[in-house]
Amino acid sequence: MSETVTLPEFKPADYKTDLKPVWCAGCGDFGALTGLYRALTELQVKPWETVVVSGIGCSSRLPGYVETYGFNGVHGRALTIAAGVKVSRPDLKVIAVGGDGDGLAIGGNHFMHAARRNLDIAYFMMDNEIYGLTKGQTAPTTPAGDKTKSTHYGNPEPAVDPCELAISFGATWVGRAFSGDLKGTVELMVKALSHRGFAFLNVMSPCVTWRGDDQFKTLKAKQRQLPEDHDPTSRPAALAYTREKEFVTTGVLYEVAEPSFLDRLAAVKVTALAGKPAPTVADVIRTFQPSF
Ligand SMILES: Cc1ncc(C[n+]2csc(CCOP(=O)(O)OP(=O)(O)O)c2C)c(N)n1
Ligand code: SF4
Ligand SMILES: [Mg+2]
Repeated sequence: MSETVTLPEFKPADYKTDLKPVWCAGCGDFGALTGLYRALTELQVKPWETVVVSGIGCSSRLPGYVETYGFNGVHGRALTIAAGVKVSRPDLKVIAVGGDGDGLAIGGNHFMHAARRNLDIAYFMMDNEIYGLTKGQTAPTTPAGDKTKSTHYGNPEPAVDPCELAISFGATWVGRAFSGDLKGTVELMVKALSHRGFAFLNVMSPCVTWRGDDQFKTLKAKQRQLPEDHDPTSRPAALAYTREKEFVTTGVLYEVAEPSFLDRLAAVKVTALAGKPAPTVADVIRTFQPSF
């Protein structure tokens, strides 16, 4: 006779590891991490069914602080590793995390392909508009004109908007959060984690060390919620909240239901095998080597 085991309810502390975050006091990534603990709690996510994957950067240290499976990979490759994990273990919940440099500079190419494939991954980008770990160089999201450690006379390059890119690349869920707004961050993480397909959350997350206290104050002053009548299924309506100068609009900018990568893959498998017996290893080898 089988026995039903009732799991105890997970609390935010259950998702904490013994590692103490080494982020600078006041770093916005603390808000993102706390948001993730609470979102996992709200969804009662099972740690043993979850993998948090990152690249390299201050923000990419996050998997070490979450009591799930984790992978702190190489710079810019969070999404490639996350994709491999998801395709080989579709039963696992896969969360990719990292910085704006990791995801938009060296990893920009992977961002495009993960989004267009609609891979079943939630991707949380902690965007401080700077390379924090390597001591304050400009990133693709650093506003034009800003003085940084690598642009003493002002950044000569225009910045990109990660949400605009995600929508254009084909992501089916795109949101923006501010890590200083914990309640809003939790709500958006819960929604992103519940989406089937590629969910991208741009978490504005200040770097007190290389962007100063002003970054937090500016983000807080500029933050506003999406209006209630916003239509998240409309691409033009969503794009209207990207490249904003006066505001940082938070909420679900874009959300559509499309078959995910795994749905499409399952459909291909059914078509390929329809009416035929499953191929043997010899059959597969003969496809490439007819004389076998
Ligand atoms: C292949 C490679 N190139 C460059 C680096 C150096 N590097 C490490 S982290 C980083 C940028 C980090 O910025 P971001 O991803 O925004 O993370 P943050 O530290 O701001 O959270 C760079 C350039 C590296 N580790 N590996
Ligand atoms: S350098 Fe910036 S991003 Fe890195 S831990 Fe310190 S405040 Fe956070
Ligand atoms: Mg950064």
